[in-house]
Amino acid sequence: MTGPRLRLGVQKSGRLSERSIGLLKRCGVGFGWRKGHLVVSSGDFPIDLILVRDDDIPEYVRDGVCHLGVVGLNVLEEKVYARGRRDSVEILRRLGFGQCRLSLALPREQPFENLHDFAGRSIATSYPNTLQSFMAEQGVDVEVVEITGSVEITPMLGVADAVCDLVSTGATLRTHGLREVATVLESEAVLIRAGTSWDPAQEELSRRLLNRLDGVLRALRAKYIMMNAPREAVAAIEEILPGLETPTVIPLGQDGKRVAIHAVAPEDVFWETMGRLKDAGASSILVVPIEKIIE
Ligand code: PRT
Ligand code: ZN
Repeated sequence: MTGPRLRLGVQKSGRLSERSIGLLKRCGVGFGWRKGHLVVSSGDFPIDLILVRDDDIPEYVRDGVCHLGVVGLNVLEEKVYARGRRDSVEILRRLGFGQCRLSLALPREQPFENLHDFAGRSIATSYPNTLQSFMAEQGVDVEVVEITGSVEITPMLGVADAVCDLVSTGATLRTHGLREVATVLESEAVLIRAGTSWDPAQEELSRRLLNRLDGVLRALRAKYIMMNAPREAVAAIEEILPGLETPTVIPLGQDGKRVAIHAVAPEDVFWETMGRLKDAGASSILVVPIEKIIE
């Protein structure tokens, strides 16, 4: 394909790679075989993927090497924002995967009351800028020990008193005798772009991609819900369903005493809501995923 193209930085191989490429695929942007390649082009949409380490993505986007990037908010914070360059990279969308948190943890047996307990202590982390600026905001003076990997073993080795590391289930911390005591940052994968503008053709491509992405993200959050109920229960059911547009009500059988109710729920439908629907008279409740929503 000739004409303008967008360069999108994505993690080459790691926790965000598959989900990033999967999300693009849902947007109708597919990529062929890519093993070992650092640049791959889509035949569906004028986009080239630049496959790199996640740590390089924020700076590539900031410097215009890539137009867009998918990266953990934790990495963006560390590489750009905590260095005081908040204007240089803009977050376009939160992508709803790669959720984790950057947390402070102490050896299990140590008491903890508040962040001032860390005063004068050493904390090992791969996120020195983020930790430093967080602690400065809290008015707590700490010694930051920068470690590139296996941060969780540092208290055991006597390298540091505490750690500041990424956590998802908490199993890694527990295995190493550590207790999570405070959250520094809640993170998930985000789509980013540089704070500067591009040429109009590239802006237009980006706008088209974001339109598709919004449809996909909305669909991923939403559910299609179907149920049967007595006609007189419809009003109560409408009350229970979360943030709903008017549902479709279809009479069942000849007398119309029972109806089928179909609706799009903008957020996931939880077990508790299902229970309340049942109590209101609904039966045969089906909740199904939605592929795309275009408004
Ligand atoms: O090679 P490259 O530099 O690209 O990859 P990487 O090794 O730096 O990153 P990778 O692939 O491990 O993670 C990429 C991104 O995934 C991170 O920047 C986060 O945004 C996100 N993410 C989500 C996580 C986790 N969950 C996670 N649990 N990144 C790392 N972890 C690690 C954490 O460091 C700790 O060692 O998992 C362990 C904790 O997990 P639990 O479940 O035991 O708490
Ligand atoms: Zn990395």
